[in-house]
Amino acid sequence: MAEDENGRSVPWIPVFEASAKSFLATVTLALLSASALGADYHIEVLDKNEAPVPGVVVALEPLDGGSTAAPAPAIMDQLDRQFVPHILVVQKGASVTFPNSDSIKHHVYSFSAAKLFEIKLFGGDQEQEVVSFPKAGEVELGCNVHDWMLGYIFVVDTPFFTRTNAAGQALLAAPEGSYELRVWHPRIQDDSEALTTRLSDGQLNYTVRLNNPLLPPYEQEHVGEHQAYD
Ligand SMILES: [Cu+2]
Repeated sequence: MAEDENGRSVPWIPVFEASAKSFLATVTLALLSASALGADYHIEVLDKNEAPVPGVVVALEPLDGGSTAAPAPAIMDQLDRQFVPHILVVQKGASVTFPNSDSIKHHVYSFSAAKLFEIKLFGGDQEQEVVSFPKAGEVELGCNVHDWMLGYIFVVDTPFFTRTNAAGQALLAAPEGSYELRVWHPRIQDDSEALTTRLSDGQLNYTVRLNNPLLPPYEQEHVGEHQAYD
């Protein structure tokens, strides 16, 4: 067992757990085209006390010609009066479906510059709304009915993204080249542009060091439960 950034014990789950099938597909790809397979990028995020920061979004944006990969669709559910997942990462242009798995209605909105939208009062029995996210950036979600509901969709301009594991580490497979490395988490207070780093061709390891303390963790506040979310 490991601890997340909120001090909870969590089973250690590798971020890059590939199924045997996808591993075989990767090996096949490697045999077919070694140059296109690229490299493994190791990114680490540490706070100002050199402690690892788990759950951080890590994205490699190609600087020499973008990827033509189509964005994968995603789901932001409403379950137990929470956004699930608390943090969703999607590629620019992705469509996100908003089901409602609760027996009550929600009214989801965002006032964020990256995506202004509203899904008026809706229940689980209604047709699910699909919202597209054509702009990169942070989208903060709220619910008009339940003030404590807070969720995030972080939109990145690249198909190469993941989140740091319990050890604050992220491993990303991407073609070799120059990248802008972006890191993001709602608890990070450092200026996002200041944290953005250019990785030159062949630079496969990088440690991001935060200068400011993390904000307190988001806590669930309904029906007497207090559960921290990453
Ligand atoms: Cu709600």
